[in-house]
Amino acid sequence: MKSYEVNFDGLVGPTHNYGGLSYGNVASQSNSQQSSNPKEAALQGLAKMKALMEMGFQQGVLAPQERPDVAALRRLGFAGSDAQVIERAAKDAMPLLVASCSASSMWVANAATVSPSADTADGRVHFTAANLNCKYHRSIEHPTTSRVLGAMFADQQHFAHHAALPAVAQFGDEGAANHTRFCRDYGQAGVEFFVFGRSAFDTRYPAPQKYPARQTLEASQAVARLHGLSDDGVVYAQQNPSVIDQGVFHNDVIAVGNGEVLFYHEDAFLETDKMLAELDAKLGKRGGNFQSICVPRSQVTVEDAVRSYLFNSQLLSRADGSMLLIVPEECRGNERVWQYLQGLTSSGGLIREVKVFDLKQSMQNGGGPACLRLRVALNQTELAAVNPGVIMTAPLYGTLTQWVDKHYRDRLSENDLADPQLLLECRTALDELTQILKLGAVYPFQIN
Ligand code: SUG
Repeated sequence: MKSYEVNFDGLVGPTHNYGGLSYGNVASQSNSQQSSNPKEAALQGLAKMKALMEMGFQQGVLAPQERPDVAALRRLGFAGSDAQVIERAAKDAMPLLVASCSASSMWVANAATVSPSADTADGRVHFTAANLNCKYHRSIEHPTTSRVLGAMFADQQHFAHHAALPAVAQFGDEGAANHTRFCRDYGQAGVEFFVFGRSAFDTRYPAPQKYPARQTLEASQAVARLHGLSDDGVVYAQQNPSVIDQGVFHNDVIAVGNGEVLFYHEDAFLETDKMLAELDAKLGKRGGNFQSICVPRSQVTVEDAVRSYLFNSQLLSRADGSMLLIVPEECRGNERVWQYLQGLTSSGGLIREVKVFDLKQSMQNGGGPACLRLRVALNQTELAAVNPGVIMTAPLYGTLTQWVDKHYRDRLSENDLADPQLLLECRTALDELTQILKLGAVYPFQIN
């Protein structure tokens, strides 16, 4: 049976703004307080989805969340009508209002970890929503994420959903941003590669000195257990703590993999040779031929990688077996990175083409092409069981661009977040969206 990697991209929500909320994420910190353009952000994301669909890739869409999250503000003690909750938070605790308005759910690489049915003990596709508990504004995503994923992948015969791990730092889990799957074919058993930043319980593992390591080894192990993965099909590796301290807050900022290929920076991991040997041996046992492409620091520094998001690219397999790299415009703007990419595609290796996308609105918060997508490997039967409302088509693209044009503002600054009108605008837009995507009631304002 034919199998596919389906990319579900996060649709940018109407409150997209630069809140400076992510300590350790250089772009989020340096663009804090700038005014944003939510309309442009959503259209940039939709343009990428459309382009991939037109290139023949399977493409889906993942809905944004209800923001401002009034229910979250109520849990923090703000009371009264919805408008009063927002007014009071704006007056007494602006940082909490900003956090409750973040459109950060757009970076769906952090929504969940997904294991395809070929890897799991019960032969179903498994999803574990990420608790994202390192940052308050992201920790409030998972309940709605679970409802949206449940509405997209509802068929229990094919799909199994796990709630987020316990919401404590020891089980810090950032989802697919720290998870890669290698395989010979999407439908065959593969090797799932979990990259962690620190261990919560074992002091032998070093930790970064400056910025937080968001993913723990224990969280990755719990996800592998929940998904019923076998030890033969799992490899754990530690991220180099010194790159976390240079702004690599997720592994997908310094490495990307697909099929049999890992594309990574020389400084990305600890004990790299051991890790590569294990990947090679385990994939070999599953009929695969593991290949790695190491980008040397002499050609691209970690700083270049963080600024350009070279590794936050989408590595896609084409029908002829060659690969295509989807990179953000910032890669073209960095001379060393661009030169490296020219050399890579002309060397006769596997990666033959680079396509550049303008995702500046998301990039300014530290979210590149790979952050914006959640990969779900599905066979034909499973793909047919996905809610068809979320699969990208030319008519759906047209409907969603019109929906964005109708509902989104083209300028948003911190003061605007305190405007109760914004809440009404967002709810009206999202109510319409759940009908467009045929999701049913998934948002707190629709349920309570
Ligand atoms: O979690 N930025 C996100 C970016 C996530 C990128 N995802 C991956 N690498 N997969 C984060 O740091 C910034 C929000 C703000 O500052 O307004 C933010 O949440």
